[in-house]
Parts: sequence; structure tokens; C-alpha cells
Amino acid sequence: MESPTATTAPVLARKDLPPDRRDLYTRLDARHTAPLWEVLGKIIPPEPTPDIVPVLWHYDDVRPLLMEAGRLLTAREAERRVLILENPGLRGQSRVTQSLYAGLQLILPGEIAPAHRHAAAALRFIIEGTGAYTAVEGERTVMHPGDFILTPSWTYHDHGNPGEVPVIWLDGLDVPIVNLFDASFRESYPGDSQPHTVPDGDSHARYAANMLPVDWEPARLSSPIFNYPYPRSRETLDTLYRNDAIHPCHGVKMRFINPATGGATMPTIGAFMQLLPKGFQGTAYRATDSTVFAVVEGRGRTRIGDTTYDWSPRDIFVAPSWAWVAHEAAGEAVLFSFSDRPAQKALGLWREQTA
Ligand code: 1HN
Repeated sequence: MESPTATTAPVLARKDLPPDRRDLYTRLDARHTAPLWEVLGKIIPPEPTPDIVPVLWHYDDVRPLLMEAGRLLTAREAERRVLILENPGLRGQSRVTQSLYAGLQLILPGEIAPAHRHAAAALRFIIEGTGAYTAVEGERTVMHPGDFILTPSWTYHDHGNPGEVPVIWLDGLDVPIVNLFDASFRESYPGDSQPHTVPDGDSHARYAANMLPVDWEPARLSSPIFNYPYPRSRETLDTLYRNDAIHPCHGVKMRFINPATGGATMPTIGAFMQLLPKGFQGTAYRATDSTVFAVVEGRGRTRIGDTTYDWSPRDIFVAPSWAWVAHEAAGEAVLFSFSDRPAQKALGLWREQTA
């Protein structure tokens, strides 16, 4: 027999319902209606009550599994050879936070990940290896560790590794947001790789030199820059650190921007990079954007709620919405992070608080 909750309203599974209420709720259910007064506190909690939990993936634990997948199937077979970083609070849902997807992608020397496009927007944060490229709308960029790369919504993209070593990166996508709206589309490119029609470095020259072509009008909501190379980000953090621009919670923290607007690089996903000085003991901070952190350099630990997570380079960890977060760094450390902050800000929902 099917369980009653599979076919009837969850409220009817309650054992303590007075008979007259049960009777009404049964007839409400038959008319596809339900009593708000039974669920109001749950659907509108006084503050965020995330289903996701804090979690840390040690790179050394996950990398061998990804390499094993590399021996088991080709990138072409897999379409994308990725280990989903799945939040244990939302098992089976392919989500790292309530609103975002994350995964670790491997491309081996000689491999191609075929071209496609989808409504979901993606970012790549390069973790290991050099010599692979990603192509977006006819332009290629070679990936280096620490680079932050965009694949905006509905742009054709493919990856290839003509180099000598495996290349691994962190993917972040707004898949759960797109699916919340039931607005997902996807199509394959006719052929494995899109034609390489734009000279390398073209978008960097056009859009990333604090100038824009004089008559340029944006065609998309996302940044026209598609690779934010690590040396530039690192140098900025280093200069500001030496100039003493240190925030008690964040160290030196910068947000990646769309140079045409000063806003976030994509409408749904924001990205950040921060330097924690050697010996930094940050004070607690919380915000409504659950955040995925990737350790770029250094060792340290982060307290999230009541638990402390020790991290070293290439580890990845998640802080849920509205959980108190405090970072400490043993040596100088650099963290990359991403979240749905621009989406929340656009909707007037984003909040933050310091302890
Ligand atoms: C995707 O297109 C890529 O292009 C990676 O590398 C991960 C996860 C879900 C849906 C599409 C890629 C993805 C993805």
C-alpha cells in the first residue's frame, strides 16, 4: 500500500489532528487547497533555516576519485567529466547550496569536451594544471591555476586539452536558480568544437584595460571579460595588503566586476577573492548568500556555526546562508569564493551582519 503522505497532504500525516480539523483538511486536500495556518512558520521562517549544511572537501581525498573517473570514461563519453560537489543536506539534488551547483571537472591531455550551450550560466575556477583551453563564442583562453573564467548564459562553450598534464577546475553554475524558474534550455553545437574565429586575447584587450570600444553596447547582462587571470588578482590583493586595507572579517576582499556596469560579473553568480594576512584572526560575519570557498594559497581554518574546518590549498568548503563565519590563516592565504549574491541583491533580499 502507498504511504498516505505520497498521495495526500503532509498535514494529514499528523497524528495529533483533532477529528474536525482532519475532516476539513481532507476535504481541502480533495479540492487542492491547504490550511496556511498549519505551515506559516515553516514557509516564512523569521530568519533563514537552510537545508544545506557546512561541508569541506579535502582536495587530496577527491582528486584520486576524479582521476579514477578519468581512467573509466573519456571526456567525450561523459560530455563533461565532473564530480558533483553535492551538499549532504540536499542529497540527490546536485546542489552545493540551495541555489547553486558546483563540481570538479577533469580534462586529460588530448581530450575535448564538446561544444554546447545552456540557459544556466557557469564560472570556472582553475585548480590544477595548465595547457587546457576553454572556448566561449569563438574565442579561446588558456586556463591557469587561480584564473576565474566566465561562461555566460546561452553562450556556446567547449574545452580542450592540447597540453601535457591533466587540468582540473571548479565549475559553479546557477542550475538550481534556472530550474526554480523552469527556464532551462540546452542544445549541442553541430560538431565537437566551435570554430576558433576570434583571436586569442581579443576580449581582454577590448574590455579588460579600463577602456571600452567607444561605440560598444553590451549584448548580454554578464561581463564581456571572460578570463580574470590570477596574477592580476593576486597583485591587487598584495598591494592593498601592503597599503593596510584590511577588513576585520574579510582581510582584503575584492569582488570581480563587469567593467561596463561596476556590477557583478554575471546576473546570478558573484565571485570574490580575498587575502588573509599571515596570522589573521577574523571576526565573525554572516550574510544571506550561502558561499562556496576555494582555497588558492595558504593554510588556515574557518569556523562556520559551531564547527571549525581546517583547510589547505585546493580544498573547497561551503558556508550556509546566515551561519556565522570566521576565518583564521596560519600563513598568508588566498580564498576564492562565489555565491548568488547578485541575484539576491537584484531582488532586494541580500542582508549581512557583523558580530
Ligand atoms: C556544463 O555545461 C559544464 O560546460 C560543466 O563544462 C558542468 C553542470 C551542469 C550542467 C552543465 C561545462 C555542468 C554543465
